[in-house]
Parts: sequence; structure tokens; C-alpha cells
Amino acid sequence: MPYGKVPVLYVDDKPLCQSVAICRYLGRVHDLSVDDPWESAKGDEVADTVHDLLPHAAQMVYAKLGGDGEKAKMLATEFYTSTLPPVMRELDRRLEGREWFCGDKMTWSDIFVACYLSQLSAHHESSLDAAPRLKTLVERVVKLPQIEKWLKERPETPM
Ligand SMILES: N[C@@H](CCC(=O)N[C@@H](CS)C(=O)NCC(=O)O)C(=O)O
Repeated sequence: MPYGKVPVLYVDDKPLCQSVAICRYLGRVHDLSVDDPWESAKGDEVADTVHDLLPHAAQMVYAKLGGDGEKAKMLATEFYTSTLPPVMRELDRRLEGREWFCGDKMTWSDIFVACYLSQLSAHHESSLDAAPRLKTLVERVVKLPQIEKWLKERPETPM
């Protein structure tokens, strides 16, 4: 594990670290990316924006797992009332008049966003209520047959 952190993707025994770099690589390999440099960068922007939410969400989960209910509640209030809404609004605005975040097909950025936000809304049902276009995108991705199957069959974890 080169940096002592997960995730690490091994390809022919060679390690690739950093979750967004891994997703971008898999997107290219599986034709879930676009060639246009600007559209591609806008997809990166969306994924990085959502990835920036992770430390906030992780703090809440760690406080809860550590048994500090008060802290978890305080962090959750701050996250769902201050941190999350502007991000949801901007991502929803970005979907005005378009089906996917970059180009005219589903890319890894859409899957990345759907992965994070579907987990958020599983914890906090109303997270996507003010972002109807974003909600539709998330639902469309999680209903893809292979993804729906994986979500049903994957092992339960506390995260
Ligand atoms: N920016 C990295 C962050 C990697 C990271 O911090 N991973 C955490 C788990 S989510 C980890 O392995 N922590 C173990 C440690 O720091 O000892 C990524 O997105 O892959």
C-alpha cells in the first residue's frame, strides 16, 4: 500500500492510489469518459466538489461510531444545513437542460456523484429534496441493472 491509505487499485500487480484518480482511470478504460478536454474537466470539477464533502461526512460517522452522539448531532446539523445545501444547489443548476454532468452520455463523474449522494440520502432522506435534477440523475444511475444488482448484493458495512 504505497501511501498507507485505501483505496488502492491493483492493475497487473501495479498499485494506483487516490480514489478520484482510480475512478478517472476506470472511466477511461471502460468508455465512461468524454474526449473533449473542457467537458472532461467539468466532469472532474463535479467529482472533486463532491469528494470535498467526504471529510465532513467522515467526521460525523467517526463521532457516531466513537459513541459521541452529541458531537455527531452537532456535526450533522452543520453539514446538512450549511455545508451541503450550496453544493446541492450548484450541482442541480449544472444539470439544467442536460441529462449528464459532462458530454451527452453517462460518465464516471455521474456514477461518482450518484455513489456519494445515494449514501447521503440513505442517512438523511431529504438531502436531495431541493435538487430535483440531481435527484433524478442519482435515481437513474442507481437503477442501472448492474449497479442495482451490486447495491443489493454487496456486503453490509458501517460506512
Ligand atoms: N485522498 C485520498 C484519501 C485516502 C484516505 O484518507 N483513506 C483513509 C480511509 S477513507 C485511510 O486509508 N486512512 C487510514 C490512515 O490514514 O491510516 C483518496 O481519496 O483516496
